[in-house]
Amino acid sequence: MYGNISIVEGPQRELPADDPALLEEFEARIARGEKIEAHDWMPAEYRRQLVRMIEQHAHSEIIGALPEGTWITRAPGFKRKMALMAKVQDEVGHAQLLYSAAETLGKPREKMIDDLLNGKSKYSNVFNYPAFTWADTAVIAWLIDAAAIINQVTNSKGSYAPYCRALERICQEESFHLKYGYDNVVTLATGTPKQREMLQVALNRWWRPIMHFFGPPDVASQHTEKLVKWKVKMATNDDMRQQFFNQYVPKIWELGLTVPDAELAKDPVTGKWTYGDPDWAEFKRVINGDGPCNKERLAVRRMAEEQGRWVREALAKPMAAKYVTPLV
Ligand code: FAQ
Repeated sequence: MYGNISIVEGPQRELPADDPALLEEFEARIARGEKIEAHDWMPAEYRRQLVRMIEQHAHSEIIGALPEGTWITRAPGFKRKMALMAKVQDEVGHAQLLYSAAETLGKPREKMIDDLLNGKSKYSNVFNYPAFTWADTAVIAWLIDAAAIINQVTNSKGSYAPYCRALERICQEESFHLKYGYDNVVTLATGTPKQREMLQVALNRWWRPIMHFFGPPDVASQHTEKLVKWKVKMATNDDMRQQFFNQYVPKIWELGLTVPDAELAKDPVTGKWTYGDPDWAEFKRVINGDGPCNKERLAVRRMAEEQGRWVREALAKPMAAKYVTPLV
C-alpha cells in the first residue's frame, strides 16, 4: 500500500478483481484513443504493468549513464568531453522524469531505488556490458540511442499521459545524442585503418546486446499482448526490431561496416528481415543478474546511494532557526 493506492507487486501476485463496468468504460476510452491521467480510474493490472515498465525504464537511464560516464575524462579533446558530459547529464535527467511519472501511479521513488539495488526490479540488458574503447561509446551513442528512440517515439503515442509526456521530452534530447553518436562513428569510420578497425570491433561487440534490447521475440514475450491491448506498448518487440533493421542496417553498410550476422537479410517478398539466433539464453542470463557487468553496475549505484544519503537527509530536515535569515 502506497498512500491510499494499493500496488500489488510482482507478476505472480493475485490482484483484486476490477469492477466490470469501470473496466468496460476504461477499455472503451482506450479504444477511442483517449489518454489516461493519474487521477483517472484504471485497472489494477494496468497500474502494475505501468509501474513495472516505467520503473525499469528509469533504472535503465541511471545505470545507462555508467558505461559512457567512465569515458568523460578520457574522451578525445575538450569538445567531446563537454558533449559527453552533457549527454550523461541528460540520461540522469531522463531518469528523474521517469521516476516522477512512475510516482504518479503511487510507488515512492525510495522504494523504486530499493528494488533496483536489491535486484527485484530489472533494467535494460545493454548496460551490463563494458565500454572498453572510445569506439564503444560511439556505438552506444549512435545505435543504442537509435534503438531507444525507436521504442520511445512509438510508445510516446500510448495511453498513459504522464509517461507519454516524459517520453516526448526524452526523445527530443535523445535525438541530439543520436547526432553526437553518429558524428563520432563517422569520424572513426573515415579515420585511420586502426580507427576503422576499432569501430568494427565495437560494433561486433554490441550487435547482439542491441538485438536483445528490444526484448524477447513476440512468441516468448510475457507482457506484450496485454500492453498492446491497453496501448502502453504501441508496437511489439519484433516490430520494433524490424524497424531498427530497416532504418539502421543500410546506414551501417553505407559506412563500409559489416553487421556481424551472416544470416541477416531482407526478404524481398515480405519486406521482413531474417537474422541468426542472437542467443536468447545469454539475454536471460544478463537480465537476471549474470551479465559481464551486472555486479559492478549495482555496486556503483549502491555507493552513490550511500554517499548521497547525508545530502538527502539534510534536505529533508527543516533548517534550524539560527540559520534562517529573518525577513525584514
Ligand atoms: N532488458 O514480456 P516482455 C535507454 C524483461 S532506455 C532487460 O517482452 P515488456 C536510454 C521484461 O522486463 C532503455 N529486461 O517485456 C539510454 C520482462 O521481465 P519482468 C530502456 C528486459 O515489458 C541510451 C521479461 O523480460 N528502455 O536505452 C528487456 O513487454 C543510451 C519479458 O519481456 C525502456 O525501458 C531488456 N532489453 O517489453 C541511456 C523502454 N526486454 O519485468 C543511456 C520501455 C525484456 O516480467 C545511454 N520498456 N525484458 O521481470 C519497454 O518498451 C518494454 O519494457 C520492453 C520489454 C520492450 C523493453
